Amino acid sequence: MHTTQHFINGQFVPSTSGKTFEKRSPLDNSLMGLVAEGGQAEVDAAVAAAKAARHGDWGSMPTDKRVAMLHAVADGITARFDDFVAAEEADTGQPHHVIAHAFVPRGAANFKVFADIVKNVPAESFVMDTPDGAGALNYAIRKPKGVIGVISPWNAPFLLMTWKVGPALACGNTVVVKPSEETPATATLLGEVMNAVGVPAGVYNVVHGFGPDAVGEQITRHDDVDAITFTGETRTGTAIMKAAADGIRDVSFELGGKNAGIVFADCDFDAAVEGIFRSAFMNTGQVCLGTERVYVQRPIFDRFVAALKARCEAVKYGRPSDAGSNYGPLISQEHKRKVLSYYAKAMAEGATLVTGGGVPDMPAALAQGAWVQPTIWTNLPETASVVREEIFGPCCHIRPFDSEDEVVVLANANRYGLSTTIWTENLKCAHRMAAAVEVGITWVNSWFLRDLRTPFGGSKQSGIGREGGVHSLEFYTDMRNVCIKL
Ligand code: NAD
Ligand code: 6OD
Repeated sequence: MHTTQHFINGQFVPSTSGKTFEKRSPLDNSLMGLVAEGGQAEVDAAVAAAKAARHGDWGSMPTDKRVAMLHAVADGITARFDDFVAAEEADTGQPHHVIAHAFVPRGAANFKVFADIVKNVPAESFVMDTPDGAGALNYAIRKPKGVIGVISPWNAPFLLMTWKVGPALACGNTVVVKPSEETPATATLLGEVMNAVGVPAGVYNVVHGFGPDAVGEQITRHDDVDAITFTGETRTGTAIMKAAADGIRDVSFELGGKNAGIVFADCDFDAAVEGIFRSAFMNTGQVCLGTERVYVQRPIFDRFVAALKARCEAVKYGRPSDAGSNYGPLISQEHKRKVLSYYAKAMAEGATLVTGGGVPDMPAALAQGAWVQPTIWTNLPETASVVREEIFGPCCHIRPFDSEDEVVVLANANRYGLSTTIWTENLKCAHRMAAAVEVGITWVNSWFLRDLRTPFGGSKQSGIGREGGVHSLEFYTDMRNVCIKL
């Protein structure tokens, strides 16, 4: 049986303890293979390798050469595109078009874009007056922060991991990555690309294992990890922030969301139905930016609910390789139990079930997989748990609204503030809404359209800091000022 190994100091290695854990397929719960389960020994070895590389070949490499090497990494990913797609499909069970068009190409882009930004970013400078009239020149220089701990989730594993590793390496740091225990494959495969293009040993390290009281926490507590970038649940962010406080390490957090989709009566109706459908159900609803609360203006409410119901009932369940399949399973049995518990809670709280609400009838070969139906509810109060809490599944509650002021209050009445998608043909209304909704990212007549130069992150309990474009440099570099008396 295949065992996925750690990637430490340029080598694929097992755990010194010999421990492994099982990776099961979300499609049918079959055993896909084993994964090396790291511990303190692997974290220490990976951090030591990253620290040595930071002060060695990688640290002394001229920017031009580093930039060229990261372009080569991007090209290496593209050259092995089918391998990355196959690995991600096997780990997540998601449809081929989602992985091949939305997720894996971003892996290559995450290296290219940040290499180019680092090469082209200007430095800040100020000339100041001095009493002798000669003045002084201030200029800022950016230095890598050091060893960055990258802790990533399972929902878009390759996109989300490289979204951190790309800018971290472009800025001259080295990394120790802890991918989710559910999705170890693509982070490991990237080690092969790093070696193939000649990235020095120790620059990119991967340690597999679990989070609390395990390698995740050990990375966040390690004295030689200089900063931590994390994507995942808000309550995990709280634990990591506490760990980072010992040692005053910087954190960048992309956390949970309970995002509102807002549909005005003047919208392009078909585009809005398709946009809200994608935002609520793509990747089986496992997208932090996804919509779990939909507010639709009253004149089109009934028609909209009926159209979204029809769209949900037309999904084609299946393996990524099945022709025509466009809807996959949840990531795991554990996540299926969580999502189904919310499906039960919605009914207990008095929801009207529009569609779904359970487990689909699957052919025998897939019956043990983590399948759940796309689900829509109406008629719940805003206090209901499925309207307040992040479920991270293929489901949404739809509520009618009358006025712009009313829907702003509804959208903002939540502890999260990650994103919103607004559908209207009225540009003035779109601008007013974008200013009023308390989120890091607003999409108008679109969703998940990503320009990597823009600031990305969450407001309120959806995150700390912004990454993307030059904003990534704020986190991945230490900016220093030099003052020269003229
Ligand atoms: P999670 O928080 O359970 O796990 C994320 C990672 O953290 C995993 O690698 C896990 O092993 C590790 N981890 C868990 N506890 C830890 C600890 N105490 N110390 C160190 N590491 C620890 O999240 P998940 O279930 O993998 O992902 C789903 C969540 O991620 C959802 O809440 C979703 O909204 C969020 N998410 C947010 C964004 C964003 O951009 N804001 C993007 C994707 C996912
Ligand atoms: O597009 C990105 O950069 C990003 N971080 C997407 C997050 C998706 C969440 O599931």
